[in-house]
Amino acid sequence: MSAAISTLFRAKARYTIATSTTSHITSSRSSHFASRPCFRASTFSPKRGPQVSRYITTSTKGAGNGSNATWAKYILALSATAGASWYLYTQQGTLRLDSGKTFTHLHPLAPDDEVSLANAQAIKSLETLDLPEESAILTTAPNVPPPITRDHPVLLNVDLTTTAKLEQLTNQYKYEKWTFNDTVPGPFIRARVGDVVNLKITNHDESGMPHNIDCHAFLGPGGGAPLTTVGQGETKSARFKLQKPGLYVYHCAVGPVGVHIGNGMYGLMYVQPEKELPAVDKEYYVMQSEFYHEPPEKDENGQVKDTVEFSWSHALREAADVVVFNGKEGALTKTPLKANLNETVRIFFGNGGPNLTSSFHVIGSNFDKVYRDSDVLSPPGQCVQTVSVPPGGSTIVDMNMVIPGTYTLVDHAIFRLEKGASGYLMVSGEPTPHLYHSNQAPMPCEGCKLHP
Ligand SMILES: [Cu+2]
Repeated sequence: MSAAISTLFRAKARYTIATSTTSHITSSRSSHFASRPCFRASTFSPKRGPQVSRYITTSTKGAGNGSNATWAKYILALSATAGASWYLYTQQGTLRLDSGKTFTHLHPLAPDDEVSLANAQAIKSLETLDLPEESAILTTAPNVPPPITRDHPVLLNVDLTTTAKLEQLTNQYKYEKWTFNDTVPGPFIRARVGDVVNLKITNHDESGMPHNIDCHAFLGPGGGAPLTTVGQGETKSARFKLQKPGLYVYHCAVGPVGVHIGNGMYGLMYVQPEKELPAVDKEYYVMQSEFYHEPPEKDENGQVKDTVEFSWSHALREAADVVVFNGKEGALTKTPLKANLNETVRIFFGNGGPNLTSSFHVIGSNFDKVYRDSDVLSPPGQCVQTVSVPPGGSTIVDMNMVIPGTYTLVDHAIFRLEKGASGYLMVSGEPTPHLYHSNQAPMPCEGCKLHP
């Protein structure tokens, strides 16, 4: 058989040489091209400029010269190869293991029912999967559930309830927010890769508006939205296997989706990798988002109302009226994040949007580690000053706090500071004059929102 294959290759080689392609390219562009053997000058057209033409001829001279003998070798070689293939094909299927047992692969031409039976045995529905069961610890921003220390997957029960709730949005105005579990952002959900989330969603929004969950950690159509849409008073459950680690945004995806997100329906789910990130001293949950509202109306007495309503036109123009961390102006300035000197602080930062990309920055610090876009499988970036976080995206940043004082969280698209986007991280500890010193007292500028 090897002689036959050798004959085949030699015949093939001759055929390739005999049919080798020759290109003739003409050009008047430059003497550089013209000097090359395969280029020759062509005419210059005043309308079209220099004309380049390319001729490709395929010469098959000599291919038929030998003809009958070559074709006979071809046929002989093909017959030999086919015979060898058939022999190998008839021998496949059974594998003898060292243990003496045999293992039989499914025959490639096995009847459909045999293949279906094998698949049914291999793939178990998430409904019947036998896993230990846990209820997820859900926390309200800026709090984060403790790290998961188990090393095996569980069926993780996550219960979410949708509501509508009038509450303070800015120092001046109230706004009816649409929520998961009564908070904006929704609760922080911590899971581990390999877990199966058993999501139960109940709709307590009395307006009759349906809601659902599109979670970026759930792979499959709509991120789970089609399976979780609930009308008023309804409850639905669905299960999703967490296949990839990272920090994922979840949000309501009922149309018009921008309205549901714009009214506050988003949160974060952290899917820990098998090997969790290095431990830190403090972990916080911060989520940026923006709101679009009409000017306040007047009541029957001519008084300006203290409540504002969603503005479709502002949202379409992406002209945000309010940009905030954790759902309202002052959420992180009236109740700052806290740490002690020389502690490492981790912020799980998400952007609900619905429209604006955040340039997340902490004034006075920089990020010692950044798991960019919440990629927790790659090495982190180091010493990064500002991180870009798109709507529906997130990042994880670590900061070593080596100087005491107050640090300000901002979106460095800095006019958003005037729309509410600021928060504080207060670091307690003894002064560190070897790192930060002046003989004069600090003097913040009047009305300063950055340096309290
Ligand atoms: Cu919704």
